[in-house]
Formats: sequence, C-alpha cells, structure tokens
Amino acid sequence: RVTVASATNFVAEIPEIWFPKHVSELDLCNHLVTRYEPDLDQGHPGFTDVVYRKRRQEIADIAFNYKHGEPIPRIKYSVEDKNTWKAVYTELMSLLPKHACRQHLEAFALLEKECGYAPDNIPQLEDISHFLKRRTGFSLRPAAGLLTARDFLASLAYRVFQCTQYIRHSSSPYHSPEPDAIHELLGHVPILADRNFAQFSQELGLASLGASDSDIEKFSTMYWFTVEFGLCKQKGELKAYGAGLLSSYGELQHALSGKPCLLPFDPIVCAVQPYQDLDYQDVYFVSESLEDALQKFRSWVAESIRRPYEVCYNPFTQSAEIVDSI
Ligand code: TIH
Ligand code: FE2
Repeated sequence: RVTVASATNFVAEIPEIWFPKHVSELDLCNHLVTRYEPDLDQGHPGFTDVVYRKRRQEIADIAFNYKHGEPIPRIKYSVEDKNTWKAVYTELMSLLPKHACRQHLEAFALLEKECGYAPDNIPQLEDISHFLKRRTGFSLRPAAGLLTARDFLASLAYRVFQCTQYIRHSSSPYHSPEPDAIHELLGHVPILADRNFAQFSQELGLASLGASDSDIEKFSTMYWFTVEFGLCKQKGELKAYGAGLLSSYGELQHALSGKPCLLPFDPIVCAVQPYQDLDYQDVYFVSESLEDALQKFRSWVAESIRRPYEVCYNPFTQSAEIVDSI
C-alpha cells in the first residue's frame, strides 16, 4: 500500500486492489467464471447442441462489446427460447402469488403493464433498465455469463445490475446452475424495484470495493444467501425474496418443503456458511423483513469488516471516492 498526503493534509491509503472509480469503468468489470460455459463444460445441458452454442456466443459478444451509456441491443429470440420462457413463466405464475414476497409481486404487476412481461414475450433489457432507473436508480448492463464475485459486486456499488441475456437450454427449464435471462428477469429484476432492497444491494457493492479476497468471499456468500436464496417473513408467513428461488419452480418448492434447514438471518453465521451452486440448497436464511436484513447487514459491516480507507459514493458524478477513515 502507498500512503499519500492529500491537499487537505488528510492521509489516505491507496488500495492495492484496483476497483472501478466511476460507473463507466464497469466496462472493465466483465471477467467470467467459466465453469458453466456450454463450450467448456461437458455436463452443461447445451454442450452437444451446436445451434444453441452458436446463439449463446452471439449474445455473449453483445456483452463483451458493450460500453457504458450505450443502449442495450435488442435480441431476436428463437422459437425454442420463447417456448422455454413460456413454460417457466406459466409454471411460476401458479406458485409466485402464494410464495413470493409482497415487493416482488407488486413490481411484477408493473412489469407486466410497462415492460411487456408476458408468457408470450421475452422482455428486452433496455426497456427494463429504463423502468428500474425510474424506480430505484438501478440500471442493467449485459453480461456474457457468470461473472467473478468481485466484478459483479462492484457493479452493485453503482446501482448497476449485470444481466445475462441468453435463455437456458430447453432440456432443463426448471432449474439452471448458471444465471440466464429467465433467472434475471423473473428472479432479480422485480425486487430491484424496491427501495430497501436496492439500498441493501448498493451497500453490499460499496463494501466490496477494494476488499481483500477473504472479505469478497464473505460478501459473495452473503449475497448468495440473501439476494439469491433469501426467505423472509411477512404477516407470519414464509415468503421468498431470493432470485434463485423466484426463478426456479423446482427450487422454490424444495425450499418450502420442510426438508432443508432454515436458519434465522444472522450475518455472522451467514457470511461463512458453506454452499454449492450445482443443485438445490440444503440451508436457507430467513430474515424478519427486508428492512431488518439491511440493518443487520450494516451493523455487521461496521463491526467486523476492516478497510484502511472508506469509500463514499457520489451520486451526482456516479463515482466512488476514497476518503480517509481516521
Ligand atoms: N438456479 C436458478 C434458476 O434455475 O433460475 C439460477 C441461478 C441462481 C443462482 C445462480 S444461477
Ligand atoms: Fe442471480
């Protein structure tokens, strides 16, 4: 680490680990974790499907070439993609009114009205991005696949959600081990329209900027058990707010079947809970409410995460500024 004295005589430490200082630098945050790529993983449902792999590659190229501020290119989805979307959408509609949290359902109704959410239409990222921008200041940018935790979390600091645009392979519609547009649009997008949840996501992102590898591991575990697989209580009932539950017909039923272990959300426990990402989870964390999850997360960061500097987000310039913490 290098220590510099600034004009105001404050001493700030410059972190060794690079992180984006302005929203446009998210153009550099597109490193992929390749373990689920259909081209590389023989177990991927699309591995032997040449047509599928070619379509995936074309959509991935859009993400690699994308630059901050550009409109997100629209995709002309294949008949196969549309059928997969319709099958999942229809199945989920039978479960979500009963099991999704209130915030998800409220936003979903608006997305149907304003963004073309329907069984027969795969909505476009550009339209959804405008919708979210108005609601919570979140926007979307296209991602080519599963990103590294560091890159993904950094984008949240800027209220940017990195979103895949391809549709999962038709042979496994009800559960996908990797993110796809069904998971993003039906799972993540609705709740990003909630202000508490948006705030939680951004604070998790800000805490991750320049963090050590071991802290990144804790933040991504926290992300996993909240944003992806979180349950909460509403009016005495158990509801899902995690995107991995809301986009997977199979996993949602599993989570509520009484078989897996349900623990009360406690960041100290949650941040180090082991997990796997190939199959349904064995453990889920239940928050008292989204507000309570945010408060508990804040206290945990303040008490147990140490960085030699503080990061302050400037919404006027959309930049993260390092400030001295002394
Ligand atoms: N398993 C989810 C689904 O089938 O929609 C997708 C993912 C959740 C978390 C990572 S990938
Ligand atoms: Fe996800």
